[in-house]
Amino acid sequence: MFQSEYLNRVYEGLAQRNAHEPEFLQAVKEVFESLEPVVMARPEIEANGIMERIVEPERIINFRVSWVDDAGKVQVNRGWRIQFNSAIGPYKGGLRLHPSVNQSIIKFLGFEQIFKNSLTGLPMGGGKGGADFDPKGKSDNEIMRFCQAFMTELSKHIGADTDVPAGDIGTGAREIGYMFGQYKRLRNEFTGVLTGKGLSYGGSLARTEATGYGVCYYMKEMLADMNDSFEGKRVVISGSGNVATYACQKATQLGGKVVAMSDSNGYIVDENGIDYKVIKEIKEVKRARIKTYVEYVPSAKYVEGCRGIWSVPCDIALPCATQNELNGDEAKTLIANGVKAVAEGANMPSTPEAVAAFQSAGVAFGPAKAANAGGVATSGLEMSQNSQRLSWTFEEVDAKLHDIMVNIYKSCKDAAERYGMPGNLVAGANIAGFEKVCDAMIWQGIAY
Ligand code: NDP
Ligand code: 2IT
Repeated sequence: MFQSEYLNRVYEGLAQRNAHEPEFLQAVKEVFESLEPVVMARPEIEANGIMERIVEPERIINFRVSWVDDAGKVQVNRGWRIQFNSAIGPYKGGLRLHPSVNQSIIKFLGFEQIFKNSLTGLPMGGGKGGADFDPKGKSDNEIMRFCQAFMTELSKHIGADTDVPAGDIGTGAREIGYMFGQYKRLRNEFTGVLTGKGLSYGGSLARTEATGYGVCYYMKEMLADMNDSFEGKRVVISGSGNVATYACQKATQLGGKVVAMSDSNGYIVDENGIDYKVIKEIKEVKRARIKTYVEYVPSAKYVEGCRGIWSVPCDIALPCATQNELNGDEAKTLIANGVKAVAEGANMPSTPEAVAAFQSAGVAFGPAKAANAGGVATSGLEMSQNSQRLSWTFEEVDAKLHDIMVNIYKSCKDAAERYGMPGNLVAGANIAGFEKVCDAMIWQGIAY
């Protein structure tokens, strides 16, 4: 599978031990493919057992979450926190609440987070967590009781200098608030133990917007390298959650026209350009479905079935919903319809076949761990503000986020060139993210 005998041995052992974890193996395989030339050029990687260590989480915490619903019935969910790698800083990464959550999904997310966090240039290790809890249709009180039960166990394993969780699918400002409240009650400690907090209790300005803005800042750099810009471009964004909403706002501000967005039930097309404020109202205030967009904008149309969104012709595609939401055939449809550039807002939204299709067609492709790193980078800025007991202005945080995204783009481009793969941002992101973590692991010796 790989030219390197060492990588083959490590991957085969991993695949055998984790045969039931397809998403995790998918993420590892992509990283190994990119790292092949680095592993061949640097024998100290094998000598220090770096690859076999980096694919094993330092710690997996798996726990029961019991809570009582509004009808008085006891409910039980499975919770996880995976502390994957602390070589360059405290574990950092979001919490996903979605019925599809399982150990494979949390492990793939935690593994990706190691390299993403390294790319930000901030001192953060990789971690991820979540539960197979479905927030849809739950009352505010049910959400609160679930979050309190979840934090009751999680609080034993996290801390401002140990592990700092944040939001992800199904975990937004409301859930972070309930979790923070419970942590404080249990520990009698007001610390920056979570990020994505509300502005009145230690949150950072621009954290809500950061992932979506960051994806567009990264895309702006990709386009600039092709002597192009967002100006006048048709943009398709999948999803309509936190990442998609603010990607829509920023793409529009930069001169693009967002013509389609989706949720897991279907997608909307608005040829006049989607107004992110309507999406914000539907999703953040009403917590309703995207199909209600046509009640606000009657000239728009709604189509049942989320995957059809990739048949809407566009110049720029930003998948911002979930893993493996864009397959090889859908990539070919986008290419046939003239797509020029793709940046991933979600984690691993493109299947390996889709990535290969984009790359062989010469479509500029920005991988998730680079393009969506603005969210965790701004979480890092929230941690800095909490430590200083200061708050920066929106403009200060946004300017830092912008600089970080420009630097990430440069590091990816530079690493790809150093290893003879110019323009391959997938390889560049994996290599640049890996190098720092690898060096830190070697310097710190073999303890775990
Ligand atoms: P939200 O919960 O705010 O929104 C998720 C969106 O994706 C919703 O529109 C949801 O639709 C859709 N979606 C979720 N699961 C599926 C599915 N199985 N099939 C189709 N659509 C689905 O989450 P975020 O916006 O925070 O996260 C979106 C992606 O971005 C995730 O991959 C996440 O890991 C990644 N990410 C998030 C960051 C952040 O800061 N929040 C940072 C970096 C990456 P529906 O409402 O119908 O479920
Ligand atoms: O996937 C991600 O990078 C996130 N969900 C954000 C993590 C964070 O700690 O802000």
